[in-house]
Amino acid sequence: MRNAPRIIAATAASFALALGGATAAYAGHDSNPSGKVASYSYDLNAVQPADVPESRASGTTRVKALPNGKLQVTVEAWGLSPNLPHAMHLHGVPGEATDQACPGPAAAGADGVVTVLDGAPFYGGILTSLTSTGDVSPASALALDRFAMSDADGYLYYQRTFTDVPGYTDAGTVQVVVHGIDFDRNGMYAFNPADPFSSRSSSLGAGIPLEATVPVLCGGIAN
Ligand SMILES: [Ca+2]
Ligand SMILES: [Ca+2]
Ligand SMILES: [Cu+2]
Repeated sequence: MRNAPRIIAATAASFALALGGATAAYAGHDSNPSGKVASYSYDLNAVQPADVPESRASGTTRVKALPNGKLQVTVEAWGLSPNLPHAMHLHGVPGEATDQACPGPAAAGADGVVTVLDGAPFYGGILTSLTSTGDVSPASALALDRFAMSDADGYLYYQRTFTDVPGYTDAGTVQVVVHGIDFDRNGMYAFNPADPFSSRSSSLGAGIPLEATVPVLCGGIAN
């Protein structure tokens, strides 16, 4: 499995290209007339149809705008594919506040899986990569060596305070999306021709396993 992140990282640029367009920087953020800390907590809900294997996760997230202009993002999730990094992003539409939402199972379409691109009309492009270290731009969308890992029980905890959040306007217009499902439970994101789900490619590129990019959890204030 150690090889997988390297291979996938090489494709991060195309991932960002496919979903990005969210690179324009702008200074707007949640304005709170009281000057108090604005904190938003919401549930993360399973994105996939119930018959997609290993997709029954749940979670919570908190987006807290600190008085110093920093933004603290917390993600806690249960039931994820264990012992694997999970790409996570703030998704949304940069610019004017736009209510986006999370895709439901109906967004899966004929192939029975909600892919990244199936979800994009709902949650928009990537504003911020919720990496644990280093770059947080859309270019790090699939930098799996820098995302939080689930433990052996599929539990994941993530918290990071951002000094500069590209594309962020306010917590009411972003979706937190967590990616990655080990459909065949072999402990890695990889192609497995023998498995009906793990054999598939990501909607972002034929060389990327669907397992690595498929959305598993989504949540936001707008929904
Ligand atoms: Ca689909
Ligand atoms: Ca797998
Ligand atoms: Cu994402």
